[in-house]
Amino acid sequence: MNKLYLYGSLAAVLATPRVFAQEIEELLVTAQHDSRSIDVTQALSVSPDAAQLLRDAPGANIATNGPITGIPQYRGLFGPRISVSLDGSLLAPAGPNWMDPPISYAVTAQLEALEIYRGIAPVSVAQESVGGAIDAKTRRMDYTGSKDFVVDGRLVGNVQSANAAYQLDADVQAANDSHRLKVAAMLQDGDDAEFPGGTILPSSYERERYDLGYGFRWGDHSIQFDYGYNDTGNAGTPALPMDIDYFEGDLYKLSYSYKPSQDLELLGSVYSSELNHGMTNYHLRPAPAALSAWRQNIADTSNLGFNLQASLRDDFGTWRAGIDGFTEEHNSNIDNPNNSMFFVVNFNAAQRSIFGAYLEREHKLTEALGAEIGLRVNRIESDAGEVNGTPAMMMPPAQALRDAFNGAERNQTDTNVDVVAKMNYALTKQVALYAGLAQKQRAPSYQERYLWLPLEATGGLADGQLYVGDIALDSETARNVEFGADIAHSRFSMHPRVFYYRIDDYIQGTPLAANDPATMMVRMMNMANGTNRADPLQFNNVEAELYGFDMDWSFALSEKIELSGLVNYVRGKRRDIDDNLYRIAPPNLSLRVSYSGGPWTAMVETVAYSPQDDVSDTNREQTSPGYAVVNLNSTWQLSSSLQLAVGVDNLFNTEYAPHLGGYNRVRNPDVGMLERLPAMGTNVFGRMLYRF
Ligand SMILES: [Cu+2]
Repeated sequence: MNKLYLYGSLAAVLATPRVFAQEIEELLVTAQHDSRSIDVTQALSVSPDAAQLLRDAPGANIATNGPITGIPQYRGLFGPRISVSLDGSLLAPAGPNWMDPPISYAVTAQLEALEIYRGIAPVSVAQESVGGAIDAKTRRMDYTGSKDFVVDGRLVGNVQSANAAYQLDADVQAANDSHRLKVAAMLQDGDDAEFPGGTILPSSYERERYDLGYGFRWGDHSIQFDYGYNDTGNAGTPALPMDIDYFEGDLYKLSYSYKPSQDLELLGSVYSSELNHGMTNYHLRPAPAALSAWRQNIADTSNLGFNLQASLRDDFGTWRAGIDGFTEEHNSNIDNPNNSMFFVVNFNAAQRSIFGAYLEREHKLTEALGAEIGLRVNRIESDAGEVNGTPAMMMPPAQALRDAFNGAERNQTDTNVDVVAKMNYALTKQVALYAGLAQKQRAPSYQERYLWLPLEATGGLADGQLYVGDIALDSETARNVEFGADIAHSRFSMHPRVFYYRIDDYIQGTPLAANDPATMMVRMMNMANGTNRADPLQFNNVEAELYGFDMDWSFALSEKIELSGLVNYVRGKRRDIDDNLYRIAPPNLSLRVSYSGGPWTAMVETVAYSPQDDVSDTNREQTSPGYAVVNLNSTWQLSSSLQLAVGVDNLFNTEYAPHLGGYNRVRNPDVGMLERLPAMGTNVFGRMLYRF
C-alpha cells in the first residue's frame, strides 16, 4: 500500500508541471492563429512596451521613438492608419507627437491577448482601419458557477541588464457567480540603455499603472466598470525633439452585455480618458546652449467614446450590426521657462469626432466555402479653435500663417465608406485558400489638418522634418486585395499572404513653394538662430501603393522540438512621382528552434533584416544597412504556481540600428546627431511569474 501510494504521488509530482504549465501560462508558444487574427501575447517578452510583442506577428513591425513609445507598423502602414484599441476602446494620445501611442496604454503583464487582425480587418472591430487593426485584451476572470469566491492572483517580476530595468506587476482578481473584482498595479523603471558603442541618451523611463474593475451579473445581463490610472514620469524619446516629463491619465469604461441565448448577444459600452502631458527639450537631455531655444510643451487630451453591437447567430453564420462613436479634443501649448513672454498655441481645442454604423455577415455558403462581407459608413467632423504665438507677433510669415488659419473655415466634415469582402475555401481538411477585397477610408488626423506653424508635431513620424497641416485635406481611400493559404498539417503549418494596397489621397508631407509663408518662416528662423533646418513639408494628398508578402510557418521535428519562423516583405511607393514611402520596414525574417519537454522550454532565434535602400526622398530619409541578431530564452515551471524564465537578447552584442528606429536628436558623444538610433546591446533578462 505504502509503495503504491509513493508511486502514485511520484507520478503526480512528475505530471504536475506539465498539466499546470498549460493551465497557468501557455506562455512560450508563438503566434496563435484563428482565421481572422493572430495573438502574440504568448511571446516571452520583458519589454515595458506592448508594441514590442508585435515582432512575433507576420506583417507587423515597430517604429521605436523611445523605450515606451513604440508605434505599430503593419505591412508598411503605421500611426493613425492602424486602429489600436484597448478591450475595444479607442484612445487618442495626449502627445501631439505620439509619445504615448495608444498601444502604450496596454499593460503587457496583464494582457490576455494582443490580437492583430490579419490583413483586412472586419468592419465590426475598427472604425478606421486603412492599415489594419490591433486589439489589446486584458485578462479577466470569468464568473464562476457558485456563490463562493474564487481568487486568482498573479505576480510578475522581471529584470534586464542592458538598461538596468525592472518591472513588477500584481494582478489580483476574485469572482463568484454574480460578482467579480480586479485590483492591479504595475511599476516599471529603466535606466539609459547600453549599446555596443556606448549609451543611448536619454532612454530611461519610469511608469506606474493602477487598475480597478468590478463586474456584476444577473440573469442574462452583466455590467462591468473599469478604471485605470497611468502615471508616466521621466522617459526618453531620443528620436523626437523633446522628452517625456509626465503623462498622467485616467481611463474609464462602463460596459453592458445581454446574452439571452447562445444566438443573440447585445454589447454596449461608454468609455473616456483624460490625459495630461508635459515634455521638454531640457530636463532629460542636455539643454540647448541658447537659453532662447529651451522649450516646454504642455498638452492635454479628452477622449469620449461608445459602441453598441448586436450579434445574431443562425445555422449559416452570424450577423453583426452596430454603431460607434469617438470624440477626441486636444490642447497643446509651448513655452520657454527662460522667457515668460514666449508662447505658442500649438493646438487649441482641436477636435475630431467620428460616428459610424456597420453591418457585417459571416456566412457559410457550403461546408467548405465561407464568406465575410461588411459595410461601414463613418462621418467624421473636425474643428479647431483660433491660435496665436510670439512668432506670429514678431515675424510677418508667422503672422500670415496665423491669420490664414484663424480666418479659415476650420470645421470640416468627411463621410467615408468601408467595404469588406472575404472568402475562405477549404480545399482539404488541412488546406484552405483565402481571398479578400476591401475599401477602407481614413479622415485626416488633427495634426495633419491643424498644425498651423512649422513644427515637428506629426504623430510620431520622427523624420526630423518641420511640417504644416492643411485644413482642406481629403480622406485617404485604400483599396486592397489579398490572397493566401492556411495550411495546417499535424506537424507542419504555414500561413502565406500576398497583398496589394492602392491608396488614393495618401496623406504625407510634400515640399512647399519658396514663397510660402511656412518656408519663409523656417528660412528666417535659420538666419536669426544660425540654424540649418530644411524647408518645411506640408501634409498633402498624394497617390501611393504598397505590396508584399508575409508568412509564418512552423514544423515539428519531434514531439519536443519545433522549427518556426516569419518572412516579411513590403514595398511602398508613390504613384504620382518617382519616390518611395517613408519608414517602411526592410525585408526581414526570423528562424526559431524551440524545445519543450515537461517543465522546461528553450528557444534559439535568429532575426535578420536586409538593408533598406528604398527610402523616401521627400522625407529626406536615410538608407540603413542590414543586420542579424541571435536571441535565446528558457523557462522552467518549478511548480504549479511558479515559473522562472531567463533569456539573452542580442547574444553576440551586435551593433545595429533598426530602420524603424528613428534618428538621434540628442547631443550624445556616442551617437551622432541625426544618426539612426542604435538598438540595445546584449540584454540578459530574468522573469518570475507566481500565481496564487
Ligand atoms: Cu510629448
